[in-house]
Amino acid sequence: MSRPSLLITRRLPASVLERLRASYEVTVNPDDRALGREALLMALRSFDALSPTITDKLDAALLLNSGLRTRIIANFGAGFEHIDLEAAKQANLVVTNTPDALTDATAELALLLILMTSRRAGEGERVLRAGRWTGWAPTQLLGMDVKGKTLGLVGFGRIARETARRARAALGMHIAYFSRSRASVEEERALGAEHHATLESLLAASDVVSLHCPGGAATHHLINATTLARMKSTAILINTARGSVVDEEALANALAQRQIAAAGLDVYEREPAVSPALRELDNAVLLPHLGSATLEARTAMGMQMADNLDSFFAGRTPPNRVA
Ligand code: 8YV
Repeated sequence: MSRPSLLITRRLPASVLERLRASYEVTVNPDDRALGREALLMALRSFDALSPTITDKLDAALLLNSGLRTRIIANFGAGFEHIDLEAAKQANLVVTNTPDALTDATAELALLLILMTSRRAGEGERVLRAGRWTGWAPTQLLGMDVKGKTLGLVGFGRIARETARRARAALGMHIAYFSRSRASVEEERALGAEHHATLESLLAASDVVSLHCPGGAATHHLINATTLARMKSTAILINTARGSVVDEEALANALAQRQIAAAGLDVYEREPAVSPALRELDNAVLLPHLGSATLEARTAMGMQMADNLDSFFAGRTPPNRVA
């Protein structure tokens, strides 16, 4: 029996490619740049399986074309709002993701942003590198202790809970959350997590607000001028989820006017573009979508993706099927 053909749209860790090459006719996009629409359509018409990432927009206009050969889209990544699931279902395409593999790495990054913002680390480094550091002073670059402060999580999935666990154990923070579905009493007790019935109530009570909800229409601009106005003037906003959750212009305004104290961002509305207003602000820590960027996480994501492909081509339901 001939091996299924697989197109991988971006370069992946060597051990992942090695495993996939043992079972599939693998083609890797040689440029390691986002594929254009034409190339994606060609891929859907020529390969049995496609492994895209967040940089590949697979919308209805692409997925509802005739003559598609692809039967499974095995996404490399947890978030899948770049794939139109309804259109995929209509086109009889199976879609999978990699939800477990990046939990630790992304939770670590959320903690990094909490500490970088609360201790003004980016600002301090810029002062030093620019040769503007004049020596130690008692009131220089004063930040905020996070011990005893409240971390408010928006969303309460895997990454939120792991962030909560670490923030509580390592940083001594109190945990609060708002989410569409409430966790069980046992789960809340295990994390000491206080549930808030509304986003507004969580925002008003939190010293650090960390976003962990999926992207997509339901969460678009959840954080906007109105909701930002509910936050404390000393509060910090962290986003390791999706850029679309935050109205970037409203956030830049709130930061410039010190309506909130700081923001730590890893994701943006129009990646790789970042609002010029944000880039000017010293109270914004800006990272280039590094959430899952560890060798361990990217390897585990690739292996989870390979497990999904293997199940599918063995005639089973892939473990991480989302459509
Ligand atoms: C991934 C992410 O690296 O998996 C996700 O949802 O946000 C990232 O950390 C990226 O999406 C790859 O597709």
